[in-house]
Amino acid sequence: MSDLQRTLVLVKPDGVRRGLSGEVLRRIEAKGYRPVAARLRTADEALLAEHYAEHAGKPFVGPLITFMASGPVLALVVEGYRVIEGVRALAGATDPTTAAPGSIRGDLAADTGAAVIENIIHASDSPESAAREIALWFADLDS
Ligand code: IDP
Ligand code: MG
Repeated sequence: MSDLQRTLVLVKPDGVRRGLSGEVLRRIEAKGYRPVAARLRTADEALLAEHYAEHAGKPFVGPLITFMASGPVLALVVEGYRVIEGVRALAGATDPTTAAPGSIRGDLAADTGAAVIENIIHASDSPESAAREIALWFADLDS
């Protein structure tokens, strides 16, 4: 038996700018997962530094934070059985050039030549990350 889980999804600024928020949400809902919270906001750099703490010190973290603060993101908490693994599969590999066709990144994103990979979606990668990230983006959410 698997447990009911929650995961944090962000439609990144490239996705919101390109009008793909609805398409990302459509795919998540069509798969059978349920959004339980949603918020459109432009994140500040302090929040993003915490969100991406695991990448601190890597060469792309500066451009990543600048990109993520460049416009609104659609933050979602999504619920379902094995949803953490499931949304990662829907998202596809980090690099949109090689992400599998059929995945969000494989279908909707391409290399832009920028210093940071712009790939439409963030999704938590483990139960520990999901709990940490949901607390960060939805501090006021009832559990
Ligand atoms: P993930 O989003 O697939 O979990 P991570 O390795 O956690 O990938 O990286 C977080 C984000 O940082 C990626 O989604 C992408 O936007 C960016 N990124 C990751 N690796 C690189 C890189 O080597 N160069 C530029 N940007 C990167
Ligand atoms: Mg990651």
